[in-house]
Amino acid sequence: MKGLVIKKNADLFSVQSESGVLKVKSRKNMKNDGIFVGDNVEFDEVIENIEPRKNLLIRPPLANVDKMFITIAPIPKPDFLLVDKMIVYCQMSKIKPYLLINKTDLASDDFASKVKKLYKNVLPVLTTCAREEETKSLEKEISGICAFAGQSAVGKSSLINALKLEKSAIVGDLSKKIARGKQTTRTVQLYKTKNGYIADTAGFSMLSLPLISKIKEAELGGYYPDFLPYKKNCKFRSCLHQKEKECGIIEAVKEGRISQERYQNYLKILTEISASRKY
Ligand SMILES: Nc1nc2c(ncn2[C@@H]2O[C@H](COP(=O)(O)OP(=O)(O)O)[C@@H](O)[C@H]2O)c(=O)[nH]1
Ligand SMILES: [Mg+2]
Ligand SMILES: [Zn+2]
Repeated sequence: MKGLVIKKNADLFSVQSESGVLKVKSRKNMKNDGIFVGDNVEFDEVIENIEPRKNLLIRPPLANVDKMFITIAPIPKPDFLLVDKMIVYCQMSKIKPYLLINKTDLASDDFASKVKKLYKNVLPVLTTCAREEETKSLEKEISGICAFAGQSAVGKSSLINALKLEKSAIVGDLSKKIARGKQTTRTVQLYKTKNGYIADTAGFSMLSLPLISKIKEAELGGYYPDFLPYKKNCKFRSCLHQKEKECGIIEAVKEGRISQERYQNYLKILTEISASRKY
């Protein structure tokens, strides 16, 4: 049989399969610490095989993440450099990033429209209010394995709770078994929703994403969808859009077609990559 590991408790794995959630152990000579929540496995009495992963985040461990909701709020003040780094890292890891503006009850119209304008050519921007359990725009996007990332106190845990509450009616057996159980360990667990799974974790920080040293300077611009239309105007194919002559990106920034803030943060990340190469 095939299934998805949704929970791990010592040497016991909860596997979601066509016939429901089954608790299984791994084959004797297979290391338990090599099987992660999010893994697609083949099992019989025991787990026999792990299918190749598309990615693996490490803190907390979670495999095969499809979508990441990078969450911000008017309070605490967003760190857009962090947001931009997360967008780059998600793309490197084959994760589809979303920008989620939470706490719309506290956000002025200005705030949401500034953010939407800044990111309109970059990634989908959604709005939620965990306080009022207003999560419809988010729910629509949930498919595959989804997780939250972002600064502390933006409302990630509140959103996960809001989603879980709304879903508990339709997940049937699964939710009854795991919904109110005490979580003593800090391992991640997947909750089934209508069209996918949400990872119940404190949320991912930069620590769990690939190290900056894994990107080459010349690749960075390729992770900027808002730069893409202007790249063909760069004279040099290896243009880093730093201070080169006849650079399509620099021109587009001057003309206001690419956001100054996005570009300045691009330069900061580029500098960090160069600095990390010197050691
Ligand atoms: N006003 C308001 N407060 C919220 C909202 N979502 C979360 N909070 C509050 O923000 C604080 C941090 O939320 P939490 O979910 O713990 O954030 P996390 O650190 O990202 O997991 C808590 O006091 C929440 O009650 C919201 O939509 N509106
Ligand atoms: Mg939290
Ligand atoms: Zn250029």
